[in-house]
Amino acid sequence: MAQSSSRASNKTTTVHDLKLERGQGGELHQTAEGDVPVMTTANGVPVSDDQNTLKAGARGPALMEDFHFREKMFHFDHERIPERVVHARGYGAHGYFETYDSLAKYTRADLFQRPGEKTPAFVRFSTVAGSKGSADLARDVRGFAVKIYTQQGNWDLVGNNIPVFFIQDAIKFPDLIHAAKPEPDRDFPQAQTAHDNFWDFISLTPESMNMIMWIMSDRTIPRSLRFMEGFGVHTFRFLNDKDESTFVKFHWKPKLGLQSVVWNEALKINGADPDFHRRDLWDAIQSGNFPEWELCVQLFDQEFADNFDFDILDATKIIPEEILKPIPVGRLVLDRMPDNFFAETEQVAFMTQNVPDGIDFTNDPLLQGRNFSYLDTQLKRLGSTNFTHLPINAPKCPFNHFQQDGHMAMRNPTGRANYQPNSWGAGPRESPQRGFRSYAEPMEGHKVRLRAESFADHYSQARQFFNSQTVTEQRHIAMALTFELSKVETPAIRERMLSHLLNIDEALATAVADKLGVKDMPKPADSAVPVRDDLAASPALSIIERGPDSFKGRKVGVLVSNGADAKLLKKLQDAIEKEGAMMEIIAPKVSGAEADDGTMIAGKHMIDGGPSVLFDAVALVLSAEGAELLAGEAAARDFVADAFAHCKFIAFTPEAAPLLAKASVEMDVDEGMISLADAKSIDTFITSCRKLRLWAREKSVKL
Ligand code: HDE
Repeated sequence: MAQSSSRASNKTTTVHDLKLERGQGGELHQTAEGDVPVMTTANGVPVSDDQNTLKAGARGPALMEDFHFREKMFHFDHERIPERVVHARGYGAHGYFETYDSLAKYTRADLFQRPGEKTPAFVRFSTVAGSKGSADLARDVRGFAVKIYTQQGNWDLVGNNIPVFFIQDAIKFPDLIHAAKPEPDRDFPQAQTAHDNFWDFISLTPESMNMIMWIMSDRTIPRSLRFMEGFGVHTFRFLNDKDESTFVKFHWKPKLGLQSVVWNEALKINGADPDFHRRDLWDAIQSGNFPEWELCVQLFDQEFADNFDFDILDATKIIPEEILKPIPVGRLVLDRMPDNFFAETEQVAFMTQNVPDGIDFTNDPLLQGRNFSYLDTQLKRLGSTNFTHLPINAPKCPFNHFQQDGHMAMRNPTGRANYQPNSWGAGPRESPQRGFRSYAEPMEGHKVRLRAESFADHYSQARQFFNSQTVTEQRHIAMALTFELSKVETPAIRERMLSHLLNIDEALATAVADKLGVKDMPKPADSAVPVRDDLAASPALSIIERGPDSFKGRKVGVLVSNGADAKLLKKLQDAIEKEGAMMEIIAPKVSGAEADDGTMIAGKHMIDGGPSVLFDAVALVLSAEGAELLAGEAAARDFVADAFAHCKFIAFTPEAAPLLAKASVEMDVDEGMISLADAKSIDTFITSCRKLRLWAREKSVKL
């Protein structure tokens, strides 16, 4: 519909290919010509003016009669739904799961029957404690929730990037989360566990100690959502056609390998780009670099369970990979971002109880509690029992039932019969042959509120985890604990934590106590059972030990100046891209810089907006004059000093010397400093980058 053509003074202007015209008050209107559809009300009535409310006279009061204004404002006022009570901040993507081989021997689950079959999937990654708008690099567990739309119903594997949990019984979950979230009287700190309430609860909950080792490790500050593992955490069951049960634990392994940042870097990333993880996933998928994970399963029988060191129903324990090898059974590829964040990522409802026939629960008391919570929470958040009608939640296989009505019912049973049995011959009917069959586990017991004695060892696996880390990673754990406990104001809580650490590793406890300035070490905490020393270290638990030895999917930040060597830059870019990595240019000016051959180098970031914490490695391609100028800029000096302190590989043209000197970085101090003086140096830089970080430098920079 044409905009008020009767307006005398209208002048049509073209801005970025939009047809715009000016209204009487100078405001811009977009016309509905060409491909632009006509705006309508929600009721379908075309709108003539979306810039001005209906008034009694140009300067008069607004009229109640303005249904377009009232509807627009009413809808806006109600745009927010409650954020998730946990995992509020998340980011999702579509993709598919591809089955490698038939798993029919173990499970009748339809998606595992046919090799090569692809099943659509949606994944939502999240942090746990922070609100929806909190920063991505909070030290926190990451949610890794996968919905696979199988032909026999949706399977939700609602996992985390850490294979154990804080508590053993779901009844403690509200307490855990209350303690972790901002303290209720002051409503801070946001998205942080570094406060009294959290450590008070933890220090009174020894079952959390294994998880504490994991969350104080670099696992909770991943470099990218693409570089982290996922775990189903609980023990589940596979059931085959003969109703035989096999226990199963699920693991997602990233094809690009594991990688984390360091804490000082995380703090700075949160300021420089609070959306760091989102942007990374968005950029990767939009540029066709689809992230991929392998689904691996640890399969075991009752005999293994009976002989294993710990109770397989206890979600605070793992089964080390060296004891039971995870077998790859398929891959998950994320290849499409949602069209709309709210419709898909926000409204997606994951539920642990969404399992297809052939996958079943065990009696893990955490899992049993989750099976109630995830249904309940959707009603609060999405506001109607009909949340399964939303396209992101609806199965992609045929579904038929007699559930009806309720708020926002978008499809209801048709015909006369909405009950069973009926004499109209109308379906649907249940199918004992094809329907979901639970494992007929024999049950017997007294009705009691008890924790099994087999759940009593809270320290042995925490010790095993710590012992399985490299020295660098152990140092990071000590520093993380020190940081967190330094924010705890109550000395008794700090000391209680030290008493637990003593049961895990004495040197760790001493290092933390020393940094905290605690002189009188408390006694070790009481342990219900002796802490074991005989659990073999599991190298699979270390991130550094299992580096990808590839720089694929990583990013190099190249700082350039006027007069930069254009040929060198091109060679560097080719080498980076050949490695499957990306290059971004940081320049002193937004427009970029003029190279030595007169061409313009387009900048992605201005130096203030592109600090080195956003990159995995950096290069300084500078002219002598450019380096002199940048040496006078604090942001440029920080760029170099931070890259060095964060143990990154730094390539530089010899002309960059003045900047390096001002940043107090010696050009030949270690093998991580790579001069781009000769032809082979680019290769050396790329090969070095495959190690991701030069951890040996850490001792000297005292991270
Ligand atoms: Fe959750 N958890 N959780 N959780 N959880 C939720 O469900 C809960 C637990 C996990 O991206 C909530 O839809 C209880 C373990 C992820 O939408 C809620 C217990 C693991 C997500 C809930 C746990 C998880 C949630 C909040 C202890 C790893 C985000 C919003 C018994 C295996 C899913 C929602 C998404 C979300 C309850 C413990 C993972 C309240 C009661 C263990 C990845 O239902």
